[in-house]
Parts: sequence; C-alpha cells; structure tokens
Amino acid sequence: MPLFSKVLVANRGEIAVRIFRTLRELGIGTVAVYSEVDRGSLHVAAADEAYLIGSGPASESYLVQERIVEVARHAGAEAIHPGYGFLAENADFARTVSRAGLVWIGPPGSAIEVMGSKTAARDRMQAAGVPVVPGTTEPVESADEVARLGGELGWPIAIKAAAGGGGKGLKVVRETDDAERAYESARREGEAYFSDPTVYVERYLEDPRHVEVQVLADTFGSVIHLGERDCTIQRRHQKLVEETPSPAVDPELRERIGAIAVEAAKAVGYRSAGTIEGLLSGEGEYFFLEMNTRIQVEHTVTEMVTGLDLVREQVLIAAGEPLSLSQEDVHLSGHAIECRINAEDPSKGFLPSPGRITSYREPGGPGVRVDSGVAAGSSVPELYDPLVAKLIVQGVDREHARARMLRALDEFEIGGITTLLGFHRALLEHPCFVEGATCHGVVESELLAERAEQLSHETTSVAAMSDGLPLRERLSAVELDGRLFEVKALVPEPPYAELARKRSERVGGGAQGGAEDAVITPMQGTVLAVEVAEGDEVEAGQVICIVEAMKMENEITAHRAGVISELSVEAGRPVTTGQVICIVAPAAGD
Ligand code: MV4
Repeated sequence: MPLFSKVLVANRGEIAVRIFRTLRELGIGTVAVYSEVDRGSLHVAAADEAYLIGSGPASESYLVQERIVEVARHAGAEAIHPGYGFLAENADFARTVSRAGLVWIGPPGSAIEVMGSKTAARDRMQAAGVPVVPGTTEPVESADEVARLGGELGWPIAIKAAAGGGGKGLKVVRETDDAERAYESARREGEAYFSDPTVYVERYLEDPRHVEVQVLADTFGSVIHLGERDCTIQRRHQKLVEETPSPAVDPELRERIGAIAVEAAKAVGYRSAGTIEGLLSGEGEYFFLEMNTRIQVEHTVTEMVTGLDLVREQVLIAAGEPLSLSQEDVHLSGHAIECRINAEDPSKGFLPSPGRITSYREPGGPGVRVDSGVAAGSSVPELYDPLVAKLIVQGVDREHARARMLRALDEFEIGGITTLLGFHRALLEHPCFVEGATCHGVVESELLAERAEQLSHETTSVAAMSDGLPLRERLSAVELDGRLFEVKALVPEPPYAELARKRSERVGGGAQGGAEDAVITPMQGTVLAVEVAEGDEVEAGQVICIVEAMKMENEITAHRAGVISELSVEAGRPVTTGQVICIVAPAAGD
C-alpha cells in the first residue's frame, strides 16, 4: 500500500518535475496544475494528470488557492505538496488544505506564521537561546530611532522589512545622515513587496557568509540536522551558487550550528524539512537570520552528500512516519556544488531572457545531476521565475567538485535563450571562488560579466567574421508541413550591437571607468527620486537618482567627482537600460 494514492504538486518548473520523480518512486500518482502559458511545459507532461487553474502567475490569490483544493478533491489526491513557490510559506493555504481534509506536505501553519514575521521569529529565537544578530525585535517607528540605534549598536546598521526575508527591503545605513533616506526606502520596499511597511534594525555585519542548516523534523518530536549549505554567492539577494560543506565550517562549528538549528526548529514546533538561515562572520560568530519553512531550491547539494531524498522524507513525515534515521546515522560524503541556470543575461545586468529553447542537451557522466524544468522546444515565459534548470555535481573534495562543474557546464547546451552557463564558468574559474572566499563584489563586477559573455560566445553568438562584419548565430524553429526543424542562421550583427556593447562596458564601470563622463542606467525601471540638480557639484559615489526595477530600489551613483549637466531624468518617469542619466564633467580647476 503506498502512503498516498495521489499527490497534487502546487508548483511549476523544475521543482514540480523533481517532486513527481520522488512520488513515482514511492508508487504515488501525480497531479500537476498549470496556467495558460504553461500548457506545453515539462511539468505538465511529467505528471499523470494535469489541470488548468488560471491564466497567470498570481498563484497567491485566494481564488487560485480554492481552485487548487477543488482540483485536488476532484482528482482524488490525498495530499498537496507546495514545492518552494509562494504558496509554500502561506500559513492560510496550509490551513485551508488541512481543513479540506487533505494532507499538507509541509510544516504546521503556526510554524510558518511565526517564521513569516522576522521580528516575531527573532523574538522567539532569542527566548529559545538561539543567537540572533544584535538589534531590535520590535518594529522601528522613525528615522530618528534608526539614528539612535546606530549609535547604540555601532555603525553600520541594516534596516530590514519585518514581513520580508531574503534580503528584500534590506538597506545599509553607514551614518546618521543616511538614516532618513534608508528608512523611507526600506518602508517603501516593504510595502511594494509584502504590503507591509514595518521595518526593524540589526547591526550590519561586513563581508559575512550566508550559511544555512538543513533540518528534518517528524511528528514525534525528533529533529535532526543534515549539515550546512554555503550560499554566500548571491546577486541582489538571489542565490546563484550553493555548496556543501561550507569552505568556512569545520566539524566543530558544524556541530555547534547544527545544534542551534535543531533548537530553533524545536522552538516553533517544526515538522517536515526546513532551513535555518544564518550569517557567519569573519570572526566565526554565527547568528540566526530567518527560517525557510519549505523545501529550498538548493536542497539538492545536501542530498548529494547525505545520500538522502529530502522530498521522500517530507512525504514520509506527512504520512505520519517517524524519521528514517537519527543524528548518528547522518554521514556527509565529499563536496557538492549547485549552479542555478537562469534565463538571464549577465551582460545586460541579469535582465530576464525569456524565449523559446531551440536546442537543449544536458550534461551527464559521473557525479552529475540535472534538475530541469525544460526541454528542447520549451518556451521560457516572461513573468515566472527565471530558473530553468539546476546543475549539481559531487566530487570527493571541493576542488574535484569544481573541476567537475566546469566540465559539466561545458557539456550543457541551451540554445535560443541567454542563460547563466557562461557566467558560472567565469565565476568558477575566478580566484575568489577557487579560494573559497566570499566573492562579494566579484559577482556584480563588470569584468566577470564580460568574461561570462566571452565564454558564452565560445559556443554561440559572434560566430564568424564576414567582410569585417561580426556574425551572430541565430537558432530558430521552423515548421514545415507540420514538422519542426531547427535552423541555424548566420546573420550580421545589427548596426547598433557594437554601440550597445561599448555602452554596456561603460555601465557600472565606476571609478575605474573614469574616462567617460556619462552616467548610464544599468537597468530598466522607474525613477523614484532625483537627488541632484543641473550644475550641482557631486562627489564620486554620491546618489544621483533612485530607480525602481522589479520592486527593488537601486541607487544610481556618480562614477566620479564633477559637475552635473544634461540631467535627463525626472521622478515618476521610466528609464530604459543604457539610457544616459546625466553627464558628470570634471569641475573647473580639477
Ligand atoms: C545581512 C547582512 C549583513 N548584516 N544582515 C540577508 C538576506 C540575504 N539574502 C543577504 N542578507 C544579508 N543580511 C546583517 N545584519 C548582509 C547580507 C548580505 C549577504 C550575506 C551573506 C552573503 C551574501 C550577502 C549579500 C548581500 C547581503
């Protein structure tokens, strides 16, 4: 008798496909849900049955929640697995599922709720003796209070959204003068992201590592940890590469942070798989940041070194089984790395690169795993998560895993869209990664983006020169008499391509790129505020304007000292990538 006859997975993409695989191994039937744009997607094809539930990605709406429960009932599913989508950390949805008489494959609603409020979580953790970053557990009500806390905690400090998580709404404040602007900005971001402007304050740690601990908890009160994952390599709070073990954690520290994570999980009555996220300072202090009450994207590296299937454990726990192992049975073997293969273009500030995948070949061989949500012919829709696949490798040690990842990245072929394949090759070859350093600043650097572009050109793009004109490879799909053909056309670069390349080389060039006078927006968005006026004298690094892009606020700063002219932006108006904001010319006498 299987644990459940059928399970509905309320998510899309690679994670839905990955969960279906485990369900199938357990002899459980699989039910997919999809929206219009996903009709032809891999996760729909991978399930035994699939149901249309809506037209867009607004999966958090109550309507969609009700519809999912209705579909589960109609299909005869006994349980719902939320994947790692928005619904995974929605306490109301967890309760709706349970009230409908279905099994929720996840933690209790009460644990989701406590951990969902960062201030409530900090409060609960502090009470349980779990170390939290020094700061407030109560909301902060004014910029004056921020300034006062800076004096108490010591500058710099971080302002964070109370309803947030994952760094959204995080603002660093270095001195009293910045308190007002940072406080207002953090509140606006909190409102935009979570419809809640409440913020709190923490001491800001310089150059920390993001180290998180995986836990498993059953209904009988047993809680174990499965070691840590190092997710320090991020861009705008989006993780890009994760690995285990952390280059900065030895067995002694592992035992210490493992015990902290187990205590944290117990303090909220946790059940299922969960992650305690923390910061590790250069001095070896470890602080609780937040708990992710779901299966995470990067759970795979833990699976590689433990030999466990975390989704299987989640299903068994939800079915009321006790944990299949105790802490002493956990053995970590070798080193695993995951690279997130996003449909994004590093040479355009990681702009999403949706489109149709015209050719697709996955790497294989020893120690290689690919969790993918796409295949040749798949289209990557505009509005969803840009993660199309995850490439995970394991080796006997870190250097072995790194070499294996570079080999696997070379084997991976994704045609028709721009992905992070080239970026990961450039990053894993960079000395900062080789050393196991934090790589802060390197990930964002223009130099790495350029190298990433070169490396991706080695397999695609500018393929040949004809009459001195660069040619581009363009892969397209052609249907003839109902049969699909892949066509590779060599077309000259558009005349503006050269110009755009040069322009993007200047973008973010900062102090090193000082020969150029223009300040250019690295992203498309809306101007929220303009902080300078025509004729103002500015210092290098001074804020010129704030551009909101994808609900995040970005400060556009002067790349050098000088005088502002040709200021072309206005609050409330849109800007496009590469647009000249103003000229900063050296002041007379400089
Ligand atoms: C911090 C921090 C420094 N001090 N909090 C939070 C969510 C995560 N995505 C980044 N977060 C940070 N929170 C305090 N009090 C620095 C970061 C941070 C970071 C931490 C580790 C590794 C990479 C990072 C990149 C940006 C910000």
